[in-house]
Amino acid sequence: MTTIAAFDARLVRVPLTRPWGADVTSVGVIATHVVRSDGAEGWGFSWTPQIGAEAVHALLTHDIAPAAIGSDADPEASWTTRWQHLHEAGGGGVTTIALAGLDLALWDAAARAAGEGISDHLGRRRDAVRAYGSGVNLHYALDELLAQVQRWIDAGFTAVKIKVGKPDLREDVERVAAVRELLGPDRSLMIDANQRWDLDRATTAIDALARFEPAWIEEPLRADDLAGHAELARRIEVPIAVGENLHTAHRFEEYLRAGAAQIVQPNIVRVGGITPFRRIARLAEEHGVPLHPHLLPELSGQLALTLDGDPWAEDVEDAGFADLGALVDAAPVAVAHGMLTVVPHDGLGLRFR
Ligand code: SMN
Ligand code: MG
Repeated sequence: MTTIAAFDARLVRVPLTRPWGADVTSVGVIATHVVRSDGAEGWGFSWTPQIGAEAVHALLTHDIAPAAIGSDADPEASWTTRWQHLHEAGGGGVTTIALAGLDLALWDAAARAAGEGISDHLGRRRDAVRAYGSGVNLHYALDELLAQVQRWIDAGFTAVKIKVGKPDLREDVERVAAVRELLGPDRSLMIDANQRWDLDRATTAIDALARFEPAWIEEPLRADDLAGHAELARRIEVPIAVGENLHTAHRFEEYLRAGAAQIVQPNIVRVGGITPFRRIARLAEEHGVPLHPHLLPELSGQLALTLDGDPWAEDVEDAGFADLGALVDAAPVAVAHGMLTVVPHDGLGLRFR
C-alpha cells in the first residue's frame, strides 16, 4: 500500500483586486503539499473567502496531518475515515473545507504520478464546457453593474449571473430588468440571492423577477432551510439552485430527495475535495438534476470536463487564482468566448506562491 510519508500546510492571504464587499477584501488559501511513500509529490489547497482560513490551517496541521502520516495515500479509500476522525469538530464547514486540502494534494499526486492532468486522470468526456460570467456585485451602483455585464458580453460570455436581494424589491426589479435588456433575449441570466430572503419574501420577489426569465434563482433562502426550499419549489416555476453552502454528500442527497433543488452547485473545496464532489455528482445524475460546480473555475472547470450532462463553470470577474497572481505556473485552464478549456499541465496545475 502506498502511504502518506509527509504532509504540510501553509496559509497564504490573497488580496482581491475587486473586493466582494466592504468586509470581503481577500481570500485565504491554505496551500498543501504531500509526499507519498513511493516518492510521488502532490500540491493541493484549501480556500475560504476572508473568514476561517486560520481555523482551517490549524485543523490541517494539528489534526489532519498527524493522523494522515503513514495512512493510505489513495484519496477515495481514506476520505470517510478522515471525515469521521474530525467529527467532534463538526460534520461539515471548516472540517470539510480542511479535508479538501489533503484530498486535493492526494489527487494531484496520483495524477502527476500517472503523468496526466486531473481531467484526463479522472476520465475527460469533452474538450470544453460553457463558462458564465459572475460577480459579487450587489453593492455595485446600477451603472457599475451594467458596465460589468457589458465586459462579459464583450468577452463573449453567453450566460451571466448577478446578485439580487436589495432591501427594496423595486431596486432588484430595476437592476434585473436593465441587465436583461442589455443581454437581450438569447443570453442566459442567472440571479443569486445569497440566502437573503425568507419564504414569503422569496415568493414575492421571484413572482416579480420571473418575467426576466432567469435560468435559475440561487440560494433564495437560508442554506440549511431544507423544508423552506421544498415549499418554495412548489410555489415557483424558476429552478432553484443551491449547494455552495451545503457541505456533505448526505446533505445534497436530502435536498435532492426532497425536491428542494432543481440544480446543485457543490463547491469542491467546501464539500471536502474531489472525492466527495464526485459522490455528489453521481447523486445528482441519479436524480436527473443538473450540476454546475460553484466557483474555483481553475479547479472545478477541470472536473466539469469529466462529468455527464452540461455542467457550466463559474468565472467570477478578476477572482481566478492566476489573475490574482497567486500561482507559480500559468493557469491550468483558459476561458475564451464563453468556453473553458484545459491548458496542458500535470495534476491539478495549482501550486501556490
Ligand atoms: C459567491 C460565493 C462565495 C464567494 C464568491 C461568490 C457567490 C457565487 O454566491 O455564487 O458566485
Ligand atoms: Mg452563489
